[in-house]
Amino acid sequence: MTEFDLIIRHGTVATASDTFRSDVGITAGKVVALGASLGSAKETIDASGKLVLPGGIDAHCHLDQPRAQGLASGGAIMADDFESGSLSAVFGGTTTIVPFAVQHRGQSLRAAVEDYHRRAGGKAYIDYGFHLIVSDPTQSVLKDELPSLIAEGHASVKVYMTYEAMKLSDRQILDVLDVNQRAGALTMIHAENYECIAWLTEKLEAEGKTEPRYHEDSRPMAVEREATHRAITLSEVAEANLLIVHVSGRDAMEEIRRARARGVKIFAETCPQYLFLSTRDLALPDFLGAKCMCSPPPRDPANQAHVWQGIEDGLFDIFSSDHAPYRFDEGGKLMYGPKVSFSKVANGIPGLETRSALLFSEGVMTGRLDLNRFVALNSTNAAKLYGLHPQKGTIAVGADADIAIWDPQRKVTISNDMLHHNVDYTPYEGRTLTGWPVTVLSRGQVICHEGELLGKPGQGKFLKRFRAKKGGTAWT
Ligand code: DUC
Ligand code: ZN
Ligand code: ZN
Repeated sequence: MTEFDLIIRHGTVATASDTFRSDVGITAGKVVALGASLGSAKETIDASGKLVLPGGIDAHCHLDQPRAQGLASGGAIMADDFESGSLSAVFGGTTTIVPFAVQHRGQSLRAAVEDYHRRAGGKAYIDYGFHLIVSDPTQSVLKDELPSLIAEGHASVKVYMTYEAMKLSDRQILDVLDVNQRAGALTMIHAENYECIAWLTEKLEAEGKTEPRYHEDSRPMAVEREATHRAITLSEVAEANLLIVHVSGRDAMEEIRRARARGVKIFAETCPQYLFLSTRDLALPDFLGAKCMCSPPPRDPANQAHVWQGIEDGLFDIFSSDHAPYRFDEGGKLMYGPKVSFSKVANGIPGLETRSALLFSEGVMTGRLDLNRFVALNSTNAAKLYGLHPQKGTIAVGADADIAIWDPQRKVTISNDMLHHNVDYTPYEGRTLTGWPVTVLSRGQVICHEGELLGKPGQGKFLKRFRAKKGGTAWT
């Protein structure tokens, strides 16, 4: 009888479609057998009473992006690189990350990707890919660099409708959508109306309304609704698939529902901050609201309830952290001092390590979500959308053995001390969750177990990603 490298025994396995009692046999980093009483192995993990789930895929996180003005960061330093970011991810049950290789204006896209490989190389504990960000779609980017980089395994490209140094015009977005669609990449879009934000910011500042809570007033739901509608329209005109990232509330969700009702295949992402944070957090005294500033901003409790509804009813395809690691110090959020206008504070909050457990505790353990929908949101759908499935995102024979073993009853009170990122706070401090990943494997290697680190930086490999050409979409 075959001897496996490792067998995970007696656990309950869940994928995006099924839940079943099974051992998992692993050899050479792959799942090679599923079944009862699999035989012998060099090593065994007893998963009695535990859930054996595909490792999480965090397909929206920012790590070690170069500093620049006119971006979400406002020039602040990112506290996490590929080492600390991937370490934090893995302790939260995530086994694949997809951060962003950002093209700055005037820079070649290929040079940005090469620089990002240098930043990532030899550091990650888990596998990673790169989304591309196009901020300067010159003829050489559109005709040469973008198609060739997509062909080399970068199956997704983000564009922005806001931020001075990132925003593209509608015409430029059409160009990028068109190239992406033809070359086989999914376009992701940050949908907020730049001119409205700039106008509102100026007005609020002139009125002396500069505290962090005015961040939400400067980019209200209408600003996101308009941009979401326009982004969808552009995707229809270009006949190209589109994913709206970090959807924060009802109005943008309604645009997505309306588009889908007329047959447009729009994909949608939301993030923990739109379920767990609100305008109340932005209004915390003593500038503490800045810790919860991200864009789009957390909305009011009524919008939070709508986002939960979209998590439950299938509006959202993926659930990502949008981890943007700025410390609450002079290198990060307080770069321009503790009393400056909201418009000078870096946008972004940490969340790589807490993403999955927040959704598990408040989604699965409260009965809002079944386990299979959790797996889909946490892992499988991202793998499918971004060209990683079935290597990643499921537990099946032939898949990489990227597995998170969860104790569904474990009570964990989040404190920043227990997290592994380099950020000096978490917006979820003091929140008690039920359910936590206790053992995490990447390609069959145990990277962490019961809080102990067993992996090494540099074990993670770069993933070339290619999207399947078919999939029942309106345009493919
Ligand atoms: N908003 C962004 O646009 N990017 C990073 C984080 C954030 O809050
Ligand atoms: Zn964004
Ligand atoms: Zn982001």
